[in-house]
Amino acid sequence: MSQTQSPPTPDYEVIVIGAGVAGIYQIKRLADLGVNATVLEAAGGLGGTWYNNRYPGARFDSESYTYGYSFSKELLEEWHWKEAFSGQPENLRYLNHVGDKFDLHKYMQFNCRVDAAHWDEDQNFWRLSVSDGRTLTCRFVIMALGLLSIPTLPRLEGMADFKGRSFHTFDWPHEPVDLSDKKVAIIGTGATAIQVIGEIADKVGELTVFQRRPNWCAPLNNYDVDDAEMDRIRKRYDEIFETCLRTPGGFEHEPDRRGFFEVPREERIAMWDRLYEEPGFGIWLQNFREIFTDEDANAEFSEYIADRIRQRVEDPETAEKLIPRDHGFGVQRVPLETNYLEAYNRPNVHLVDLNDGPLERVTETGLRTTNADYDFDVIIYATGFDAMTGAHDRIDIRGVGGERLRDKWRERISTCLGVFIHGYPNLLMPNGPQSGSASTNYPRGIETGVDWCMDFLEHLWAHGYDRAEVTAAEAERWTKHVEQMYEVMLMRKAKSWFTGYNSNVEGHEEGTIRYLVYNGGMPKYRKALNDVAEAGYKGITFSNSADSIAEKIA
Ligand code: NA7
Repeated sequence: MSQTQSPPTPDYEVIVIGAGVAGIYQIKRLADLGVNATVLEAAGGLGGTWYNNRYPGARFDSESYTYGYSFSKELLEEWHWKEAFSGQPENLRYLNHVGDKFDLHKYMQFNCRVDAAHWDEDQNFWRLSVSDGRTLTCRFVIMALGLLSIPTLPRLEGMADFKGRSFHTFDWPHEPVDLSDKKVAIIGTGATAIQVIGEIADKVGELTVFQRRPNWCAPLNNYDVDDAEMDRIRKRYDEIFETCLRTPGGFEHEPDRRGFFEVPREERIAMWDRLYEEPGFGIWLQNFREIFTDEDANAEFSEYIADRIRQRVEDPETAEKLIPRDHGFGVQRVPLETNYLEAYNRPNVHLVDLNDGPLERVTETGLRTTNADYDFDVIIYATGFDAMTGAHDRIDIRGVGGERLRDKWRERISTCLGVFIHGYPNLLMPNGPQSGSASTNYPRGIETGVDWCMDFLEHLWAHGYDRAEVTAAEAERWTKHVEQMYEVMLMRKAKSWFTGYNSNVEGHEEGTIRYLVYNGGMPKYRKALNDVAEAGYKGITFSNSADSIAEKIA
């Protein structure tokens, strides 16, 4: 007969990596249960996206009242959103308010970048190396790393030689940047650049936009939320969140379920005229579903938006340059804009089409294309992110047998529900690649993911398990499903972060689709989560290290 040896206790039961919207709610739920948990955050404060992106014009594209957390009635009652689509400073204030209200800061450690996370098969826990030199151990690691948290810069020569100021929009300085009377360049015309350009066009000396591919965009139609409007919103909160759970995108916008070609053209146009004037993503998500799947329907609607561009941009040549030709409306993430197109009507705003001559290098005084040299005081890189897997790749994550996640995902991104990875026990992602969060109203997906992970952990703790891992078969089932979803979507043909494209990251250039997002919409994603839970966490193997140690020495 042998005695059971107690396994060593890790420093924490749970370590959450990232103090953004997901990490904040995740630690709230863990703290409520009294779990020994902490959050490690690389930045100097909480907020994630809203801590970092301080560029002018940074704001929600989701209605503020559908973006905020839904978990606390008291919070919903007391918070007054000042704008329908709230700006970064207010968003960060909100998240700090949540942190203060629920006393969460005490669980968070800032300026702590996690460099490595290694699974220790003998001890049955994770060992994390932190940038401050510490090694911390935990039974479970929860990745709340954010979708777009690794900014990427062009691979251009001479970037360090530039004598003026330059920064990626993600790293916009925390102190105010005076752009008045300055000659400013902005590279990129994605959702970020479109917000920046609309905001700064009338505040800078000269603004030159370097555009490689134009992006379809639509008006944000933002408005102030006064006391009366906020009262109306508060009364509707239950209904708002119920609707968000029901709609594919997790918004109040419900797709028009009539067949595109069954509705007479005049009626289609009348509907688009109305949606174009309405706030938010309605023009994208309240539209006919064929916009996403049918070439002809998409082409007709894209032509409608092209005409809107021609109406709003005075110079016909500039207008044509702003109309995308290589993809249709809505197959990439649609940027919402305020005064973006009108910016090009200003004499101090210039558009350089990089199709006429690509960027060659950065010089000491500005930018050189194959056609010309341009002098600038400031260069703004609005050049996007190593989306979704980028933040995982930056951590040396090693699972069973020392396998590196970076290597595994280089071959093929594979998860189960976007929550589990085969070969990486006790690692959870409430909003990971291939989860429902990425393609939907993010915080709605986050609350779903965090709640599900908490149920999962409680199940595990209640049964005395301390090791859980998804089977290869279950991960394959989900990954195949995610891949198949792309087949019906026009988005599979677009060069955007939805398909894992990024010209600035080796291996992510044009050519292969990287299956990053689950495209089935929120209700189907929630059903998939519930089905797995209701089947007793089918496809997850559970064990207890004390038992296995007893077995080993029996
Ligand atoms: P995006 O949408 O990835 O846009 C990046 C933009 O930068 C896009 O216009 C790119 O052109 C351009 N880009 C990137 N690299 C280069 C180089 N090397 N030369 C010229 N132009 C370049 O990122 P955003 O930050 O705007 O938006 C990200 C998300 O934030 C958005 O989807 C929302 O969810 C919020 P390209 O199209 O690749 O030709």
